[in-house]
Amino acid sequence: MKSKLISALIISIIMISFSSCENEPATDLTQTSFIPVPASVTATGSSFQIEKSIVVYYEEGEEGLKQTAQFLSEALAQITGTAPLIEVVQELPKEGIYLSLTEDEQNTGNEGYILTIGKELISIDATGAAGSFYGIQTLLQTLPVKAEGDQPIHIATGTVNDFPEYGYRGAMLDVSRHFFDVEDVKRFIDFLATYKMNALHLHLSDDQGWRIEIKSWPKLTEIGGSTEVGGGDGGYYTQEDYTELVNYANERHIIIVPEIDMPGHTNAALASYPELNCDGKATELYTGTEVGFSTLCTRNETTYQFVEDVVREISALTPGPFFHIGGDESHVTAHDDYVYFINRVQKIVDSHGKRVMGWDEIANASLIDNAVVQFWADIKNTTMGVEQGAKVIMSPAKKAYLDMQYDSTTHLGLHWAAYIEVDTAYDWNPATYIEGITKENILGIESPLWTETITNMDELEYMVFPRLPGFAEIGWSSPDLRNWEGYKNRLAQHGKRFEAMGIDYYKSNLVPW
Ligand code: NGO
Repeated sequence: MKSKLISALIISIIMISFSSCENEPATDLTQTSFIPVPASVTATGSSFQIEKSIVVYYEEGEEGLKQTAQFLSEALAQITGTAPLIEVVQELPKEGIYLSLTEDEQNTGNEGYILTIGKELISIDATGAAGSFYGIQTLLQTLPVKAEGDQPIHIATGTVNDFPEYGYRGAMLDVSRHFFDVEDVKRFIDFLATYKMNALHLHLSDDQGWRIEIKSWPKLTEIGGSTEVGGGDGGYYTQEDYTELVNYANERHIIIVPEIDMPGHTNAALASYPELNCDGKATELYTGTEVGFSTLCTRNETTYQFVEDVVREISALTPGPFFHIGGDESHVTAHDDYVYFINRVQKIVDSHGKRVMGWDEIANASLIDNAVVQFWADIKNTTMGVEQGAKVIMSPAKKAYLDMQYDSTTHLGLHWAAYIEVDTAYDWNPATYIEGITKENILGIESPLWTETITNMDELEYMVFPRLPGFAEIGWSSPDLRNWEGYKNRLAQHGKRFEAMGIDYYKSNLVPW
């Protein structure tokens, strides 16, 4: 008798939990696993049902929101199978999804937004089109990745009031050591967009490959683009390809930061044009992975004509404010020559209307106003930069390098800086990482993916996921709201999102997937 009772009890518990999974609409918005964690989330205890007939409205006169509305409609179509209609309205509609712009009353910059989910109406009120786009990313995280048949989709009601901690939230892709084509880079851009990142730094040249067409120096790609690490075919972006990437990124509120690494890391250019070498002889193409052996001839005027042409052509194609000049590991450039070179090249960048950015070594030069130093290894250099008034992008190799192995058993990646498990990657604060360098000095964070060992998208995804969402959260969310224990549970919920995106990710056993 007793055992019958117990089994009846067990069966009813199982039935209750089944029914609550399948039919009970979600009502507590604070339970959603948002990444990055928003500034504030409040729940109002009911739910919104997404109908196939739902309409996306945007405020009349705010044409910048049209693209955002289209993006949302396409994203919803992926989930429900039906693309919502898009309509312009003068007044707040009674139901559906409504995108509008508002004054920046809370002083949160043009990336802030308020997402309000009511029982009939979802509204995203943002301080700029970028904020509206981020509101949409948040909304999408309240939805399943795919509707289950005809099951209605319910979203818990409430409000998300959100804005970023840092204005620069980037990732870098090294397309020089191994080339990644336009479609690959677009997919990488999609990853950034999903997590509210706004800068893609493309490492476009190095010893092993020159990857962007320069019309006035065509051999750079003809010769310098013809191979890669390991001796494969390499490749390069035509100027049209590059523009396609710029536009694709721009539609997702992401800027491209182009990098031409100099005066070191230049073998591909030195192999293409003999006149860039001090001895007037072209070098051999290089397909190994050593660093620090090449240099432009810094006391030769041809070099500055070359830099001028390259910076001019790329700047003209780049709407974003930055131009990255590399400057790292110029081990065979004499110190004085290095300083002389960086001093001149900064001015060339400035004359083309771009803000100069470089790896932390550039702080050895006399930095011009507005220069940005990207910290990767040397605290002394970075501090010198800050003392000269430069702003900092934080990319500590020990924390933020996406090419570092997760642990000693990971088959891809390097470990010269560290093994970086998912918790190590997440658990640090840019504003306290270097003594004396605080939030006011920092524009934001960037996680670089160097590709000496990364040859294709599967390998790329394995290194990038699941660390990238953590870097995105460091850039977006206040340190007061971040902690590993909470984060790892939210991250676990994103596993099925990665799977739905076809992402081949590293299933760290630190995360309860
Ligand atoms: C260093 C080096 C790169 C390597 C990378 C590998 C910087 C700024 N320069 O980082 O050339 O590819 O390490 O982790």
